Amino acid sequence: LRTQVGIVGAGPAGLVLGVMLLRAGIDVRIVERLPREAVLTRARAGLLEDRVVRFLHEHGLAGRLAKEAVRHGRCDFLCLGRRLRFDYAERAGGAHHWVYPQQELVRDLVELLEAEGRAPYFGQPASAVVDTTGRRPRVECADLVLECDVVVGADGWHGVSRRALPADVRDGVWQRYPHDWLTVLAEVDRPVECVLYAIHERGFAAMVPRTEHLARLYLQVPGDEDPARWPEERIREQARLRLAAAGSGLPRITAFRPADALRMRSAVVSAPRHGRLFLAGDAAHILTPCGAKGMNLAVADAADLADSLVRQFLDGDPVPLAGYPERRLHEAWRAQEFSDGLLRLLHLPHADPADGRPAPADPASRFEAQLRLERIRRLVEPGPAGTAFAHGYVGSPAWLPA
Ligand code: RFL
Repeated sequence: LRTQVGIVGAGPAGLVLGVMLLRAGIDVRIVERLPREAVLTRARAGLLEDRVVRFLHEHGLAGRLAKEAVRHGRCDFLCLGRRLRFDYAERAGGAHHWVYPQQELVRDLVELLEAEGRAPYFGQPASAVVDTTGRRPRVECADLVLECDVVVGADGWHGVSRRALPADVRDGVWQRYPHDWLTVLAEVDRPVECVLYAIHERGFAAMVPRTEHLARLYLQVPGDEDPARWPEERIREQARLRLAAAGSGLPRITAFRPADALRMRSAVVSAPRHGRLFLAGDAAHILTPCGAKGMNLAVADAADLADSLVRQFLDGDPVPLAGYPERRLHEAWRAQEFSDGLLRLLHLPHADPADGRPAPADPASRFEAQLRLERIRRLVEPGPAGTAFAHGYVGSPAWLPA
């Protein structure tokens, strides 16, 4: 099949890019490894930054989102038995987060593509991206081959596109944190009023709003932990213990969906371009979920790439596309820096998730917790620390690279 832009992967990055290009009159084909239903029901992220929502609105991609997404602008920190309220939207000049599950955004975008007569080819894993430095790079799948002017790899960190980069570029720079997060969707009797972050000697915990009756729960666990070691009772007990300072603000958990362990690692490729292959979203960088940056960065990559490709194809202007790698690396590193800083604030170095035992009376550990409490106080009190954090958290224009 001959097309102008071949896209590997129907996640937020590939789909936003696909819709934007099609609307500009550029021919696009998307191949996706999974069946349609699996793509439309995969629950992952949920916090959209203000600028991403504004972008989706401006391009007519936010029809259902405008009606259903819930605005959030506050997170509370729990530390040493205290609850500190942080109204970050107020501190970031009114920029908010919007809670809208990733799978709903994906559904909206898939339906838009279907309406344009360009449904992704579902259940069609690409096995390789070849000839990326030639005139006609190709995406090879079991039942079809896309012959393209440009290929965009939007197939996540474990996809095939990154493998088409030179060896010294594709692994980029990465780090593995010493602990992981257990993540589980919890059914709740009422919505979580805001994001709750707990710093605790038994380990970090968070509760994040998703829908009226669903919340995502995160618990710090040892690195490479097997989620099977976390039956429902253990999750319930640790959540209760670590989030205790939320008091009556915590909804009652009525049921759990299956738990998963998230390997906490971050990485950025050295360059998200090789010849006529461009990478966008998780294919170019992965972040831990701390700070909720991944999906936002994926959409921002797609928006930038769409604009650059339109200028190249329609105006013959190669300059924006040439600057794509540098712009995206800058923004990816800015997000990594924020996410890493928050992660370090929220984790105590010697946290011990042992069940049943009282919290350790270790003075060094208490000292660390006391330092965190002071850092959080500095964030929530008026002043530049909290303002800078608020802009970074919500991804306001003031925080983005120039
Ligand atoms: P995706 O969404 O992973 O989509 C890639 C698509 O490519 C397909 N694919 C292939 N298709 C064809 N051929 C192949 N060989 C292929 N290999 C793979 C895959 O099936 C898939 O459909 O990448 P994209 O578009 O870059 O989007 C990135 C986001 O999905 C990701 O960054 C976020 O989900 C991260 N994340 C969060 N981000 C936020 O901004 N806010 C959050 O609150 C947030 N919470 C989260 C998260 C990620 C999580 N998990 C499970 C990793 C919470 C969790 C639990």
